[in-house]
Amino acid sequence: MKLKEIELRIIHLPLVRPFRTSFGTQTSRKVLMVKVTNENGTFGWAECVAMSEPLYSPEYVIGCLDLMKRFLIPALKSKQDLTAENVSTILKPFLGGQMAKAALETAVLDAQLRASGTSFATYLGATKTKVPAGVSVGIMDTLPELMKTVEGYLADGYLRIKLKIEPGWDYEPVKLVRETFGPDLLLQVDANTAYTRDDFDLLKRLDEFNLLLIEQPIEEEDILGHARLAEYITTPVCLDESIVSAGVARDAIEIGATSIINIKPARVGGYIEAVKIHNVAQAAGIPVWCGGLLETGIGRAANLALAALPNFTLPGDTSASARYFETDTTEPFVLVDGHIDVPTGPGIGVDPIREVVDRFTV
Ligand code: SMG
Ligand code: MG
Repeated sequence: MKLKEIELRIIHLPLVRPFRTSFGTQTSRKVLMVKVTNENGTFGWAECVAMSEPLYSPEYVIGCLDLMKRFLIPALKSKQDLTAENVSTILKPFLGGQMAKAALETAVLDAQLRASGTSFATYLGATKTKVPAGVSVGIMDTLPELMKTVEGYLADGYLRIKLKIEPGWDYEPVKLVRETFGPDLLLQVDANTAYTRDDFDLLKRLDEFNLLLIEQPIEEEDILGHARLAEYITTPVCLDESIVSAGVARDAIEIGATSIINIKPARVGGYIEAVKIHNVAQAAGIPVWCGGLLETGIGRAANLALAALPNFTLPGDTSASARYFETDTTEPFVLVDGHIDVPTGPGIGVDPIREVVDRFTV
């Protein structure tokens, strides 16, 4: 294909409640949306999941917008024979920018698949028609507030609870949730790099709660540190921020730093790389699950397709739209018996609601 036009817009959606992690509190979501249109008139949509500030990753909304406008889009627009499969090669000379690159590749892939009448699920190799949903629970001011929140999500039907932790909000909240909701609750924790190699004894105390996994306890560059921790504790270590490519995933698995992987397509440059990580992990007997970055329906739709691949054997952070948004950019994704249906239509299988997108555009 040859790109004719690219529309970039930032929308600003309020969150239904603040979401606090070890690196900050979010009360709203600014999303950079991308629409590509080809010379033959077919179009594709994607959202760039970078946050407003570079706190989860070095990327941030305005930075991505600049990177796209200044470098990435001109490179793609100069090609006559653009395909989703060659986007990453074309953009490779520009270092970093995985989230910006992922958004562009995804929009091109959406256009390509809409044109051929193929769904993301089919293209990526999905084997399921619905996927089990977990939910990520932020850090709260008080334990009663946490109990009430977890209880609400379980009543909604979520099949797995992930608690955000940080020093000072770890042992006690995890103990209380485990004791209150019982040994059968699928429970895991996510530190977003809040600990150091000096905290291994503290993290070992969590072993008694039979957690599914502990996600990214220490800093992302310290893959060897995660391997040491994995030897020291019985809770399985799961890398998130550290896994930036299939190559890093292969190495992290080989040195024993990760026995489960959180795959976020945007963190690794797109869905094509995400499938490679899925395959590397599968070959090594390492299960994976699909992470989330507070996607609106446009991004959520594609994540659900990915989460339907065979080695995604744990519930993901693929929650319903209502977890974050009162009004979503698409028809809302809903929970049915703790599962969400994988879209089946061409491309990502959903369309943005123009009126909503326009209303929230800033
Ligand atoms: O989309 O439900 C979601 C977010 C899940 O906790 C979540 N994501 O490290 O896994 C993670 C975090 C990153 C974003 S926190 C603002
Ligand atoms: Mg995480």
